[in-house]
Amino acid sequence: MILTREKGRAGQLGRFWLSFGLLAVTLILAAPAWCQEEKGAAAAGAVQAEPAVKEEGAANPGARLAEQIATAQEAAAAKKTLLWMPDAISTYGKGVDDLFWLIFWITGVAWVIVMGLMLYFLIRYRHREGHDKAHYTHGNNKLEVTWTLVTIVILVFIGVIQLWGDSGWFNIRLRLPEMGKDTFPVRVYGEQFAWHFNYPGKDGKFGDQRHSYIQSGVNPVGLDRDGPGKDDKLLPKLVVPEGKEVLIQLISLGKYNLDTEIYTHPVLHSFFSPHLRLKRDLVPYNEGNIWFEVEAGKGHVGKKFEIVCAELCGEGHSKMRADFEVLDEAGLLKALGYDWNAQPATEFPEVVHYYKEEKDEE
Ligand SMILES: [Cu+2]
Repeated sequence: MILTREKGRAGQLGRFWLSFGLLAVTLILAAPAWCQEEKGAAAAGAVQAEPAVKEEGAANPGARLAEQIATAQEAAAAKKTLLWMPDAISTYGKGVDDLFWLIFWITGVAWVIVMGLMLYFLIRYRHREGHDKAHYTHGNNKLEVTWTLVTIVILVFIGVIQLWGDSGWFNIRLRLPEMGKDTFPVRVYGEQFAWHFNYPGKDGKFGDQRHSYIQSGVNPVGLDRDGPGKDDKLLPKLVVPEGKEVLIQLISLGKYNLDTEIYTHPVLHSFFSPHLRLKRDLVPYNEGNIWFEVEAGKGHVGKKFEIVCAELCGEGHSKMRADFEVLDEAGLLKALGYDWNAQPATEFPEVVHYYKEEKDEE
């Protein structure tokens, strides 16, 4: 008896330390995410500080560094962070955050009630000499039906309220902007492990893409440079205007080795921009469209954000990121080398999958 009790205690103690250890590990792993925003703001501050410092500080690198650090600290302090989430910059971002907080508070209140009751029962009905032994009970049907119904009502309510409105599912997922004037179209190719951003060029026409044209370093996505693709701009970063609807075609790109003529299938990636509150998978052989608009007049112009891959796609997955910049018209003209509004693109070309490509050539 005594032996069993001692063993039981040792087991309890073991479980306590195991839980404690797991909690500690979780907190350590989560720490970088909490600090991320400050780091981002600091980096932005440093980037902004650079031009001014460059002229005077070149002779004195120490002073330059001190000034950069001071500016970065100011930027971090000036920017109030909302827990682990960066500020939303898209027109529907605020609504997505509202939904997040609604779910957070509903589940938070439920968590506090459940944990509170559990703690109360643990203490109230703890083992004490001379008290009755605990006995098992089947439960209470009325209670179970009630809390199941309450949960269903809450879930349906959350589901229904997020369908309509500017930040609703229909608007974000199903309403795509029409191409033409005032819509900024980009074809986005994701491959293991890089992003390529294809802009139509001054003729307003996207070039065709063929895997058999892929030449690493020279023609990374395989654009047909003899057709309308001759003036296409291909950048490793996403540049967009503010206050305009940006329409993106997402394509998962396979690999083609020109020397061995070996084709490798595309894999699953996910286009994720935390600042836009936008995430969408790139499904091989199944291209999809997404859209967003960066809020105008909110000081986003000139800032650098980030696009990351949010789907484990291989060993280089963690390096699969790209810069994302919001630019004014002059900045876009400089980055693209043409005026995107002069001849707006009116359509995306048909996406030709590799096996169809082979058939066409035969
Ligand atoms: Cu990926």
